[in-house]
Amino acid sequence: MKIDKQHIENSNRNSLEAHKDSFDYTAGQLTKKGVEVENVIQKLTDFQVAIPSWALGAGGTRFGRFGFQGEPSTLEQKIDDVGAIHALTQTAGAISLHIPWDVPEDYEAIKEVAQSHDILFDAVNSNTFQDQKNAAESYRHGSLSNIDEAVRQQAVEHNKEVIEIGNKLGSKSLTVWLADGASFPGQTNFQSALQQTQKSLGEIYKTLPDDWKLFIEYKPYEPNFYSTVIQDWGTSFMLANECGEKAYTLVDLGHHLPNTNIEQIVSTLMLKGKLGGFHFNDSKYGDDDLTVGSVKPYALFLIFNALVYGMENNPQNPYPAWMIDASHNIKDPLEDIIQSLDAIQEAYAKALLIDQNALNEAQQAHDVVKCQEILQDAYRTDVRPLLEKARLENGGAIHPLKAYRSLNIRKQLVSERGTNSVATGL
Ligand code: LRH
Ligand code: MN
Repeated sequence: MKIDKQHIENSNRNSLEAHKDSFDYTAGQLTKKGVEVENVIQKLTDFQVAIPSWALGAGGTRFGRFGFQGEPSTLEQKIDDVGAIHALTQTAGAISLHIPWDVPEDYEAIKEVAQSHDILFDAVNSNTFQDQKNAAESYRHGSLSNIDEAVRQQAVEHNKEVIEIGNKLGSKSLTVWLADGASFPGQTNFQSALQQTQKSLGEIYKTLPDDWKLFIEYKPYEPNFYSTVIQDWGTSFMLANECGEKAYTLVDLGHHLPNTNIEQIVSTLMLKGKLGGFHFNDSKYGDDDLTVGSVKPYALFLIFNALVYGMENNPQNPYPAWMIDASHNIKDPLEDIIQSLDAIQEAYAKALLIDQNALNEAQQAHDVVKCQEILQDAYRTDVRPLLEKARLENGGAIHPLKAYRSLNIRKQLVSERGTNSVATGL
């Protein structure tokens, strides 16, 4: 299914005037404050978020899964869904595949489908947290960290295969997240587990093409509930440094213990040139994989403040990879992702309005109150007209969610795919 550009234009017609009024007002106000509005619009246009191939159907928990009608049951259909989201939002120009959930059968055909939607292949994700049918070894007791050489080798070989698959699709990065750890004290030796992991990552790193990156994703717990080998940013940072200059830390917002100061972690990683990218989502308690900005929008804004500062002042850090990592238990997956993209763009746009020079002056003067005022002045600015402008200028929908519903996209998907199609993934 491909959304016709004309249909999007039609859906914009009733909103154009209201958009023009609010944009002209907002742009006028911001210009008076010295903001280069065109620069903000350009940055929003260049800002492309990769959509996870594993989050286009209904997710589930151990307590159950409530399927969605019209889910994509093939990789082609998943790319079509990302294409639909990108057509409406103009900020979802890439898909992130998870192997073996999304192994292409016909690479040329898959690349053609992606090209037809202007979709690129972002990071490919390996999976050594589930046993594959007929696999010689089990990952029950870990993969790259396993004390059993044969298990580690199987996991290393899998990662090499994932790189090959990504290479054929034009991807330029591999994300490694390990469930490896322990659920009981005494179950594993922390030091040998970390050393085995380092050694295994080194073997994978050796096969990384020159223009690729390795993203090492950390997580404090789940599915292991006592210790996780790559538990926090420091461990990932250490492992990335040991690997080499093509290895970076990946920050999944849901992979932090309550009240962790994530923006400080982001600042530190950018200063050290080791922030590779993000998995955006939101959470109240654990790795809840909720809609971005649905629980802690101000925290997301503060993270983007650190990112904007870092992108201005840390040339040693490459442009980060932006990805969503979410799981949808009760919302239409495509509506959930459209809301997440809106929240990410909003946080970025608000952070771009922060007067970094004034903030620096206030910090130098220890004017704590003024520092907060400068941040919150930006946060309290309604940037939605700017997001609408960026979408409109690139052929997208002024209001993507409204358009998704008024164009009956879900109904069309159900009529094409039926009511029982199920997507692979989480
Ligand atoms: C682990 C994780 C990782 C993916 C998986 C789908 O919690 O965030 O990024 O491999 O979710
Ligand atoms: Mn993740």
